[in-house]
Amino acid sequence: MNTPLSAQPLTGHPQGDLMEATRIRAVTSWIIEAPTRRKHKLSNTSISYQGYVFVRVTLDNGVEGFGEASTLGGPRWAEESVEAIKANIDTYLAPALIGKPACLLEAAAGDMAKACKRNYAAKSALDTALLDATGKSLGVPAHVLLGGARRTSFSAIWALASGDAAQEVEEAQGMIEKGWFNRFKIKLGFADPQTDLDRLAALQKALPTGTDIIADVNQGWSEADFIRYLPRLADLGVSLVEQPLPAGQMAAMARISARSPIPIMMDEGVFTLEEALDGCARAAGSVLSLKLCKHGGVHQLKQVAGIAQAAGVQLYGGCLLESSVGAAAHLHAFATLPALEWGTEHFGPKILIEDLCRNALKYENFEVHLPDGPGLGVTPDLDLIEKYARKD
Ligand code: MUC
Ligand code: MG
Repeated sequence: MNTPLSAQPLTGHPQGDLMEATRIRAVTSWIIEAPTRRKHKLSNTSISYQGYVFVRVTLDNGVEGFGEASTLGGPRWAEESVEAIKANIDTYLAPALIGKPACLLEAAAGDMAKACKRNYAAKSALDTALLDATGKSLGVPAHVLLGGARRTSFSAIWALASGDAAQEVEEAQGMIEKGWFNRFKIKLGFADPQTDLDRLAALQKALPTGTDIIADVNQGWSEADFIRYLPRLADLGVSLVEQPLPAGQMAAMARISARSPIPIMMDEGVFTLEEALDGCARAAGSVLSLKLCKHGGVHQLKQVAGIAQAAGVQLYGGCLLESSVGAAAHLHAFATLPALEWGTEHFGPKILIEDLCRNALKYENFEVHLPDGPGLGVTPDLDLIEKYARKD
């Protein structure tokens, strides 16, 4: 029988020293409430601050690694709230990792899976912190531990979600002027479809011809709504429609995908590998949005990407408004994929009034850039973490 590596230090083997050096000594977690520049509205929630759980792992060699679990408006976008994430990290996940080598990322993922069902955002925060700490211990960027980057910058998408058409037009124009974003995702599903589509029409009219506009309905429509409003979405030149139907309605998603001239993207419907296989096999969409908070860690994200690629489903770099810490973790994983056809929407650092890192991600020429340096390549600002940490 195979012996699990985490149970057996390789004394005398070069990896043995790394395993000793990277033993996890402590895990610290904070609930962060970071204000956003404006209200961000979705079909099922509206936020004016972003809720994260930040984690820091401290290794025996003194290295610290950081990770972040992102939520959206409490347990509304997904089932995890910041309170639940922190409780499950402190009570179940951290104890399953303490004393084990951080460098054994796959073994750590296995230990977390045994300690706790689902809770993917919580697991991804710790997974990212271990990746950061291991990269820093070895002096290599995180992407090297995932197979190495195949790209170092990504076409970037900004989300418009105030619900106020004039404000959204002005915001989009400002992003183009700054050279940060020239592709946009508009949130639908919180007003009636007709009102939503009027907002979309105002945007389409005001932006340069050919501007890429994606519509995210966040599960807000029924199949009948979609059939009814599809011709208008097509007339408005929308390039992609994201999760129009409730997450569990795979069969209905497959039916609308088959009739839609606009590609459909699976988001909230695909968290696990099994859901990825089901959604891709049933053609519930022709594009899939990848997010650490859904898949539970960088390796699982890459496995979901593999399932999609095998099915001919294109990939989109999703986000949940992460700060530069969570966004950097995604970029390291995205950088290693054979293809990321739709680029990424990691705009979180720019929607926060204060990003939580000293060396925030760089946005230039409508691209977001993979950070350089050991680990995630970003340095959380502990003063800002203290400033925005919830005080109980
Ligand atoms: C989602 O459903 O995609 C990501 C960007 C945004 O505006 O909302 C999130 C969640
Ligand atoms: Mg979405």
